[in-house]
Amino acid sequence: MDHRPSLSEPPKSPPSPPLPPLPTDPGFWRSPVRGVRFTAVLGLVLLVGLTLVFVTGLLSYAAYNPDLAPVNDKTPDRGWLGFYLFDWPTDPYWLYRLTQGFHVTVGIALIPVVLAKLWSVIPRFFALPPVRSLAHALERISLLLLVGGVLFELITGVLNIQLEYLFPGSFYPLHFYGAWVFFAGFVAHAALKLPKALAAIRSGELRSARPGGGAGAYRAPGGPADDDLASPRPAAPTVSRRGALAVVGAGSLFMLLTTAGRSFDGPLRRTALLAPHGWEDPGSGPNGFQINKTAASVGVRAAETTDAWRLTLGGPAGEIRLSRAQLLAMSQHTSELPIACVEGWATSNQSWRGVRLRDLAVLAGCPADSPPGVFVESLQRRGSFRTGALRDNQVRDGRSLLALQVNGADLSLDHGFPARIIVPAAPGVLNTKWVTALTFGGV
Ligand SMILES: Nc1nc2c(c(=O)[nH]1)N[C@H]1C(S)=C(S)[C@@H](COP(=O)(O)O)O[C@H]1N2
Ligand SMILES: [Mo]
Repeated sequence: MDHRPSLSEPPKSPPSPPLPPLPTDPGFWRSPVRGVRFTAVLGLVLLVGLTLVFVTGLLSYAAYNPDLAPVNDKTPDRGWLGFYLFDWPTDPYWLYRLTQGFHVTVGIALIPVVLAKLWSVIPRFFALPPVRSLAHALERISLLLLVGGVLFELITGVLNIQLEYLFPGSFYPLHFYGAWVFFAGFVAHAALKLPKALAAIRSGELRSARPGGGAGAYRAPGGPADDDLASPRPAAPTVSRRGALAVVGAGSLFMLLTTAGRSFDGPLRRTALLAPHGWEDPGSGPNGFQINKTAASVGVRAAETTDAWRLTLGGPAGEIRLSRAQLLAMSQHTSELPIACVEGWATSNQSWRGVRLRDLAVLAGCPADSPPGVFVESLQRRGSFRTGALRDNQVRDGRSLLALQVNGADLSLDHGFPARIIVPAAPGVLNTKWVTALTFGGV
């Protein structure tokens, strides 16, 4: 019903103009979809989903070894956020492809759920008085960490994969510390709300705001009054609560289906409609698979990779310089390995061929049974990939190569000619291209 005074028939008595409701007034929020159960269903999905995204994210830090000293160093006296860091294994070889594909794909697919969950509790953000008690104050602080944290993580994560490292270098600490801030709020929130959410879910069907339903349609344990998220004066429903959940689910599924293809190549990658940069055709043939950064884009010129190129080996035996022909004359080995980028995309297995890192370690004077880690340098001068480091367990693995060829042909310039690193289960970022120097024990 419309109670506004009509212009054609001015009211007889002096009107007391109805004040428009403010967001702090529960009656301001009129969607009949809001209700405890709607929020509870989304909350439980996020409880499981975001926990898995958090855990796979932490794994990525162990794999990437970002050296966040002094707070989170990998050294024995590393800081307290690094309590869980461990030597990332090289088995199974697809480990990082799985964990990081999951992290990025599920993180993106949960965006509609996070937005719906925030929408479902908007009235709470405006509730007055802002603080009712000490417990309530603590709860609101945890909400600040939670909401601020989850939005920060989603935004930095998406920007990082869409805009080619918008925060070069600083993305890693930002996203890492942001994750812990988020998780602190998440744990507090789950501990406070889980009992209520479970009770709401158990209390019967997800009764909707079906036509004629309204706020009372949800039968909370103590009656409709218990549903403090339901609007006290709901508007006529246009969609049921189930329908609204289905819309959120469809949004999630859409994100999932348009993202998951990134973890594959061939026709499946073409389904990754939301895939970002660099999806220009890598061409066909042996080198026709996904390229992260082309040689041209980082200023690597073909001339510096040919005749004058030498690999400088460092180690106990002193400095040794090797030409590509000398490397090809060493024992060659083949490894079937994918490249799995921190951005969540991956290639299928490629057949890499080259010299074992541990053979190079021995040549550099290191013990064959316990080679140390290696410091890797690239001739690339532009960008942040000049150097990288591999751990001793990665050098020891016989599948870890200084690759010279791929799929039966020489590496293309874009895939790292004349020589690149390839290591099982390692994040793509450790597979340095255009290698010029390997210093064993240098890490
Ligand atoms: N020198 C150098 N090495 C590099 C990179 C780079 O930009 N420069 N990108 C790294 C990243 S992030 C990934 S995912 C892989 C991608 O390898 P590809 O371009 O051959 O697919 O190379 C890694 N090695
Ligand atoms: Mo990458």
